[in-house]
Amino acid sequence: MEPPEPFGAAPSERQLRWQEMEVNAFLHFTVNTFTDREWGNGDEDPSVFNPTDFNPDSIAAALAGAGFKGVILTCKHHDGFCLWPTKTTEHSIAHSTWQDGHGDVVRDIAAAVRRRGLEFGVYLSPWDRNAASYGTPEYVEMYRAQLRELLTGYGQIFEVWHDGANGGDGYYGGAREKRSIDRRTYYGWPQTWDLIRMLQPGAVIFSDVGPDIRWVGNEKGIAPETSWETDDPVGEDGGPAAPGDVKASDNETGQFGASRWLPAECDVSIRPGWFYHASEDAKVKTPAELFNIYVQSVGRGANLLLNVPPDRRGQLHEEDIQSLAGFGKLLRLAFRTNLALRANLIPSNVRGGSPKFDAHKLVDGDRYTYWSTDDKVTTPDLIVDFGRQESFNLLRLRENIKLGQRIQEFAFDKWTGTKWEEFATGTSIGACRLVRLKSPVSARRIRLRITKSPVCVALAELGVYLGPES
Ligand code: FUL
Repeated sequence: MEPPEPFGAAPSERQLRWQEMEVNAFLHFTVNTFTDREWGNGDEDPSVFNPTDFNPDSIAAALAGAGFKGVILTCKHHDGFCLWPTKTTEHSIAHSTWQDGHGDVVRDIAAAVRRRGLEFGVYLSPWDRNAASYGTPEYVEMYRAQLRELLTGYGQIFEVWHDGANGGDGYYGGAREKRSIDRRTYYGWPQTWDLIRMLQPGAVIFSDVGPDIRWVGNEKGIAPETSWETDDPVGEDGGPAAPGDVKASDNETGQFGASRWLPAECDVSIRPGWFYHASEDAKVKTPAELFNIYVQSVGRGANLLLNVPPDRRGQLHEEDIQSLAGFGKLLRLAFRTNLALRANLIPSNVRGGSPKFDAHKLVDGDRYTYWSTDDKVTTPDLIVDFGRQESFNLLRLRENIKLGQRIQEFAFDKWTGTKWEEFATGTSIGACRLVRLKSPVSARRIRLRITKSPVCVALAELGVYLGPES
């Protein structure tokens, strides 16, 4: 029996690998940590950067313990200070008194997270408020040279993160003026992305517009209820899109059937700010808040990029460590027991009647084996018979995204003893859809109905759990 034809755009290998990661951490750390600012001006003395007890292993341990898969470090934020000894500027760690100018935070964080089995990625701000050349073609060459250093000197990189904040006031080598650039043309993004592809072919590239990963359009860590894996971004005025010039509302939802596979990343900080401020120690998000964010990001087909900023010691603050540990525990508990594993699964149709596409593929733990139906059957259903009364409040669905995003709407019913009664409906599924119920539902049998899909289904996972209360 032939597998179904893929529908529309499909992910590249590097996008697939990234989507499997689901939860990554962001580390915002630079001179701002020491000046108590969110955006440095670019005139900071490099010696301001002076962690008193830098401990990358403790940072990596806290992140690994909470289940993070990758870590992205702000190697250079808008202030231009480089956390590695770059040859491109004197505004770097090599010109700081910290570790007598021999320190390299990029090297140390990369090594520590890899020791814990996590992958390492880089954030390099295109906007540089220190560089005298900012605004000229020379600066674009410098930005590319910095990328080249980061992408050749620090092992395998899983993600390259280009920020969308571009141009404005700054120090600019003493000029202290406002510099505006044309966001669409100045940086020559296509050439820069070619360079990244050449140096790190496995890395995904994030920006407001991709080319691999799109910004979700807000900094709350939340994708909308309906969020498609495909998108054709447009600029704020409806013209071509570029980093820093994108219609954020379109980015949030994506579009069903768009020409590019462009999954969303939801970035958010565990604290109100991106950098560490002692005044925010009492404002660290709780494990329950983080779990809610997870449900609304990963559970809507996106990845979560959670920022946890190191403090002036160069470690995560105890409040953040505790919250991360609690979040990790909630995740482990939530998905510990899949009630569908022991259930009898009764599909209304199986593609060609073939065991290759039967409903057991939904519970085999493999994201790419799948239940599929005959080409003509686009709205099948599946009865999940637990054989006894079970309570649950969290359901997980995954499509085999190698065949594109296919399903547009679905519903869940429970058997009351005399009839089927709908208890949840949903839209986009893609890599992951979580349905979280306000209170647990009890039933002997439930039914999944696919209610809208232009083509036959390719559903890879069904999970039924009793997770944390909402
Ligand atoms: C924004 C930046 O301006 C913030 O400082 C932070 O780095 C955030 C992740 O992206 O555009």
